[in-house]
Amino acid sequence: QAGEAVPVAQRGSWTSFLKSIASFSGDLSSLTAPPFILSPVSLTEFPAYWCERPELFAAIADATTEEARALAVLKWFMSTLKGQYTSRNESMGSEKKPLNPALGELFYGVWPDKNGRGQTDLLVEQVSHHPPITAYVIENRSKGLKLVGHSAQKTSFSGGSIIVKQIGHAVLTVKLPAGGEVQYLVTLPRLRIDGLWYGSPYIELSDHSYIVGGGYTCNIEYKGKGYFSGKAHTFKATLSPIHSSGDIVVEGTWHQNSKITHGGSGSFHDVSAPKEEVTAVGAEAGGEMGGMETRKLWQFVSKGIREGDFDSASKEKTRIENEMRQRRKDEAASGTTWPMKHFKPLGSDPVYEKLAVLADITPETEDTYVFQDNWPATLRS
Ligand code: HCR
Repeated sequence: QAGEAVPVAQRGSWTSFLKSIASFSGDLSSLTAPPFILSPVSLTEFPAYWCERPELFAAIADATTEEARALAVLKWFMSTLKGQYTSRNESMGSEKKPLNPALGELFYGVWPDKNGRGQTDLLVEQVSHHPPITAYVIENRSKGLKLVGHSAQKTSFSGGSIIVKQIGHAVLTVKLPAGGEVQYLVTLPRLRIDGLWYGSPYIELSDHSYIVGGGYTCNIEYKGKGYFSGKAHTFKATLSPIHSSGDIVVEGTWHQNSKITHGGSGSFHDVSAPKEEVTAVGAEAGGEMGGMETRKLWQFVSKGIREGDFDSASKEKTRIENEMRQRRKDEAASGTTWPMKHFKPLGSDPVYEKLAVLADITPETEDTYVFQDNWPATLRS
């Protein structure tokens, strides 16, 4: 039955929301949705999903051969997908609509050192509001690992589902113990948001994503129910050496586990153990959060949503949005633009161009946001 999970009083507005997305293509984040589907978390917190198993990220640095390193990168990547795409269903009952970040919104966090894995730092900046683009860096300095990326989405509606094409990519740089470094290009899968009619959206991944670099290409194919295994959240990753033969194939479900089915044997990834959430860190003196830091900026909106006080959440959200609108008007009047704090935009990415060609990835180039290496002192003391 339509709207089963939708509170009775919100069924009308849910139907209108679905109608508006059915005839809409572009920036979904700007559409007003009914309260039951609102998440109290801003999209600037999402890059933390890349490192909620910090020991797997750190383990990339311990690999001593190209093959072992490519497998470690794949294992870390596969282990992030459960958090990236199913964690809201677990914590909030369904996929929800995240808070649409303000231009210049910031999020800083840390996973502390444990068992010699080293400290991992996270820095996120909203580098565009229309369209929303989030840039991020995750670095484990002691292990010589750095992931820099940006994320944007293009949405459309098809067959009752929202289709999300992810725009953007990440580059992982690994410092080698013998000197020098190796880089991996990480591209992102396509999303289908199903279950809308029932008011309980969930994500399925489709198409392909790639990891390319360090002498290997890896083509990861995603399927849902009714494809090669008939199971939800299925994937098949084919890891191929660039200069020789001998593929390694890994198959399984990205939200559970997988095994090596060709070119080796044994279990590969397993995400049944609990993940480790990032600790948010304020960038101001004494670890305080500044006004543009996510959890401070949205604190009363988030509180309202969490406590079911949607009136105050909506008033506070309108106040923030009006303040941002005024800021943009003032900038236009004075001929200035909001300066990025941590990144510099670049219209093409030479690392992407060099690596994408090895796996025939299109487009041939993408924008990038170059990190200015200016970590706040609170993360670097
Ligand atoms: C599509 C989405 C915003 C973008 C979110 C992204 C793609 C962001 C980058 C992360 O690495 C992974 C990620 C996971 C989220 O699942 C995805 C969001 C799901 C819904 C949201 C839409 C803008 C809101 C749609 C509204 C629905 C739920 C009614």
